[in-house]
Amino acid sequence: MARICFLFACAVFFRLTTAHGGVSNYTVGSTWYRGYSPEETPEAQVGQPWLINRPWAAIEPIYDPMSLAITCNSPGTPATSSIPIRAGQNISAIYYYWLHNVGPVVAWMASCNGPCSSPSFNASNADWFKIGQKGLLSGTIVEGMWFQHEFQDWSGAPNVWTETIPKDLKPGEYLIRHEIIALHIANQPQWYPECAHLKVSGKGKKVPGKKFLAKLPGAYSLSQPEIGIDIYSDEWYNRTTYNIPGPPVWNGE
Ligand SMILES: [Cu+2]
Repeated sequence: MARICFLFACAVFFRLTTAHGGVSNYTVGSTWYRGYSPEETPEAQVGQPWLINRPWAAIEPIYDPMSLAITCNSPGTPATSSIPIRAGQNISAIYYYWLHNVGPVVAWMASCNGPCSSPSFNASNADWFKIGQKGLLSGTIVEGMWFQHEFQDWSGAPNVWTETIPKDLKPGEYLIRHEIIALHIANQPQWYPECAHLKVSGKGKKVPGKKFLAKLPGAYSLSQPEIGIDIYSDEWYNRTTYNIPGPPVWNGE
């Protein structure tokens, strides 16, 4: 299978609807990078020269925010290749038939301080920073519109989530981590994280300051009111604001 193909030629990567899911593909401009597929064998994917995704074995959620699987899912071992991208360019994560409706989505990056495939780089101890997050767009917590609901397309077309690499970010190898947090079950949040390797180019010189950094695991805990949440409770049901936990988004300042 070609590593790169163009938007509609890749419909072959359709993932039929199931109760859970994750990132299927990534696009930068008109270039499409296939992601890891838990529906195909690891042998057909791990170690292949095209693999830009850290492998994730199953579409099931992660329930424990302190689990090492929170970092880059499981097994989350290094990819073989990386997506080339310029600082300031957009990257889109593509999902199919995403079906949960409530909760935020957060895009994170972390410098690999060298090759992301190096055995000495530990993603669970990396300094992660947010490059974008999208939560409750309108209405109330339970009945309103969240981004993870709005971006769904039940015609079978790609569900597209786009973020921008901060334009002054220092070039180098980075992980990008797309995370959907689903909050539809009371007091049992679900995480759906996947990581890909990026090779960022450009002339930027900036890196995020301390207040923008967090560890994964570490950024989330069940004692955070927005995480250990019963959205159906009187306290939350009709609220029209939801603050996404974790550090503020770094926009390159
Ligand atoms: Cu699910």
